[in-house]
Amino acid sequence: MAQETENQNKENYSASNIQVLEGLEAVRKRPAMYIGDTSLKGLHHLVYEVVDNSIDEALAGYCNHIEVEINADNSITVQDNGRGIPTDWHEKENKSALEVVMTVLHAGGKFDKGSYKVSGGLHGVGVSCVNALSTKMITEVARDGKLFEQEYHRGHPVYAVREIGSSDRTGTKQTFWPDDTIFTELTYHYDILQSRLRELAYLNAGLTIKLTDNRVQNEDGSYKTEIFHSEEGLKEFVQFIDQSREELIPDVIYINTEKQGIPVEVAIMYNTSYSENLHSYVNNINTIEGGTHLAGFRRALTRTLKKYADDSKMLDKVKVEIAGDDFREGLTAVISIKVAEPQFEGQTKTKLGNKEVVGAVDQAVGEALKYYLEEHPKEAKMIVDKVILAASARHAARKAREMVQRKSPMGGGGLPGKLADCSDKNPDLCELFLVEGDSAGGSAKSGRDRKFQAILPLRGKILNVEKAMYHKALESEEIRNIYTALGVTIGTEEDSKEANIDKLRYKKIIIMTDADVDGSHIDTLIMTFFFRYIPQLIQNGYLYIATPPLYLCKKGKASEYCWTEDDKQKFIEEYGKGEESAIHSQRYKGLGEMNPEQLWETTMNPEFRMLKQITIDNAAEADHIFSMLMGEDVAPRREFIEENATYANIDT
Ligand code: 0RA
Repeated sequence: MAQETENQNKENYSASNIQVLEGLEAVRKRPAMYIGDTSLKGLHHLVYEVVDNSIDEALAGYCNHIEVEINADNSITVQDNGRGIPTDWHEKENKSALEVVMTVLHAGGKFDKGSYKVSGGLHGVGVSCVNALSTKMITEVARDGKLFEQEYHRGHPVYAVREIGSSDRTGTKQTFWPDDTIFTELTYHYDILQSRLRELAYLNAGLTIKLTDNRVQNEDGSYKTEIFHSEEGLKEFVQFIDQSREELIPDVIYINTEKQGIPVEVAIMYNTSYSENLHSYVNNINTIEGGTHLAGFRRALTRTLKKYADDSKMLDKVKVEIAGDDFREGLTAVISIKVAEPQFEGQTKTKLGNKEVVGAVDQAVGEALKYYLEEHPKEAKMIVDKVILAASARHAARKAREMVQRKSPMGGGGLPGKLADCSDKNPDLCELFLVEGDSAGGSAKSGRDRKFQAILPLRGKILNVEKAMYHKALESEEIRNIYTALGVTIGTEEDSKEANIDKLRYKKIIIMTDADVDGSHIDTLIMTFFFRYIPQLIQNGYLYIATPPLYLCKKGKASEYCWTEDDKQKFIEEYGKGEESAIHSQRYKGLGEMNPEQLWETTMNPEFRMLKQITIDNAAEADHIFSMLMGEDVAPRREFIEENATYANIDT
């Protein structure tokens, strides 16, 4: 009998091992399928994948503390005070449960019957993927009074789970070294992890997350560290996002409830701005494409406010029709729900499809908002007044647009006169350069490849849309030139401000400004416009910033463009040997200082140029930063610029 069991075990063992090897091989062969990509994003995704396991443990009610460390060698340690991954023998797989979790694809939550897994990175692939994509990983588990350990190389266990000591606590500690043969980037960015961990702390009230950077030492010898913790969850999150905006009413309308078995948490603030800022999450994942939870929220907001305004007769004297968008001008809200089996749809798989969610969110928000309005008549009036103002402004804007269109024989569809268009008409191949100033615009027009590169010169600083009313922004000449050149329409649908990019004429939009502080400011103004009015273009990866060189260094026959101070220093070291006299270098402060050929070869020629693609890693954080950079408060802006400045040290 004993013999038989052992044989059986042996068979099972080899069978399950083959499975494991195939699983790990699949991940290593097509890493992008599992973690999105193998550059910076994928590298950081590894951390989220590991942290998500600890968050699950927190959601199950067994963990309230998570520590993330970026180590000096760019490995990562994630530690929690949960129950610890089980280490007992897994009969079916014939190995320790810990080894199963660490080496079998999608094995993560299998033992945890009863509680459902709600968190999970966008890809939700489990910790075994991280293991497969790490040259080395070490897991330590404290449970049952003991300390266990196992080490893996590229996902393969180096030894069986072993007991290495005793412990009076419980928890899991994971350290991994991302594989340099898989990832094209290996350096962790503190601020990327910081914004996601901060977000997670707001989304999971009561949880403490500590981030430490062991690469950066303070004066007293300690390491750079930050603690994220929120007692009031979304209530504090929405205040954080709106920090730089002027509030319309000081209250946060806060809802934390459960409807039809779906936990719903919502926080709403009204500010005096004209933009709508909705941030929605499902199982801690930012659903940037929205979905059924957002539909439920909008429906409840419109219905409840409209009914309140009707009942209180505030709309009696209002002549204009009120549309859905009018209820959301100056609104900032965060919606976070938990769904057991989420269906994610859409281009980036961040649109919730579950139909049952509409009613749950609608009911939760409707009830709470109705109650708030009844209890706060003064605030309710301020909100409704703002809605009426928004409707009137929208109405005025439409009239103005109709006037313009009637005047123009082309039906308003013509291209801006300043645009130097390209000859090709295929948007996939075409590029539009938004260029600072007419003189640089002239150089760009002469230097470009006119087959696929179009130039639109912009007059210095465009309007700050963060401070402008919606229709004012769309009427500003420079901004109108941008969206008409692109072939994008904004807000022409009766009930919506959404942009339509179906007729987009260029799939690369390149902001090209001077390499100085003013140029950066213009970059920010243009990015703000895109972020607020046509975010789809950023989400689709169409928006870029050109990087003109800072210097042209010359010595004898040698000449080299330099993009950084380091490059310039290197040139000086290489060509300046043994010379006392200064070596010639020209600081390019403006694009206009380069002739067309120079501009082409350094900044516009696809073979040699370097473009920075604009992405939104974290929409709530981007919202917070844009409103801070473009808002009224000077102090936080100065602080941010001092911390992130590129040109400050060169030009002052
Ligand atoms: C499965 C079952 C149990 C805990 C965990 C997984 C668990 C996994 C991770 C990953 C990181 N931290 C974690 N903490 C716990 C529950 C086992 C039990 O009943 O004690």
